[in-house]
Amino acid sequence: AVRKPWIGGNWKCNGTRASVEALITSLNAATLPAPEAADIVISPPYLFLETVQARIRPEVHVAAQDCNAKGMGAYTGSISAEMLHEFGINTVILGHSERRDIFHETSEEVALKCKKALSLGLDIVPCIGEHREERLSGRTNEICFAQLAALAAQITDWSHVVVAYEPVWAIGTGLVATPAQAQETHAALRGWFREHVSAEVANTIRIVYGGSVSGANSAELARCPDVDGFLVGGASLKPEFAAICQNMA
Ligand code: G2H
Repeated sequence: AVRKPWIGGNWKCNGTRASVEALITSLNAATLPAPEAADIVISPPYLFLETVQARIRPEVHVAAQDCNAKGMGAYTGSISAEMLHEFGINTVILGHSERRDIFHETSEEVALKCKKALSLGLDIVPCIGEHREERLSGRTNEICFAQLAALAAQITDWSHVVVAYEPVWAIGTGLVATPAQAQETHAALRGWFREHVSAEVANTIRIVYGGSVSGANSAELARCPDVDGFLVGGASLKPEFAAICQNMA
């Protein structure tokens, strides 16, 4: 691969003490790509971050699923990037479509969260993607480019950014994008970076695919030249996650 593969497991709001324990045990025993061959990151809910960080094999990184744009203060219910930093959580997923759609986060708010997390030295994984009607009406690029432009208004250094392209119609639905659809959009996103940021960033930034990635479909998706990895949801809660990592590396 031109760029180092990146595979993330987004556990979303799932986990009991027992299931997290079982998942850690299974991942620690699994065959995974060597750390030189791929970056592997798992993202449990906040309450489990410290346990997972302490118990997971050291080559697997741990990410949070969100943080606020504000910092410490009177923000009931939220977690700051400063807290993640203090706990040694060096990566954060931001603007997942579930945050945008269910919790009404705008592209501008997501971009401010990205800026804040980057200012603390965190790596960020901003998520973008179109809804089903937008794809059907031929607006996929327009929607994704607008989401990237909102990010670019706040981000100048892209070296700590992995972009997750997650078509909303493919999330948790079993309706995975075909390799051709994924490749076409990933290439368009890279083209946007070439035009609006720089050739250097376009060539080096990792753009990963998310949306019903499985052990079965990951090998074919991994062969797309502009797909640099995956953000895996449902399948990251199963032993299958190790196979997905192997297919990508
Ligand atoms: C997309 C993805 C992980 P799933 O949300 O971010 O979830 O693989 O379950 O579609």
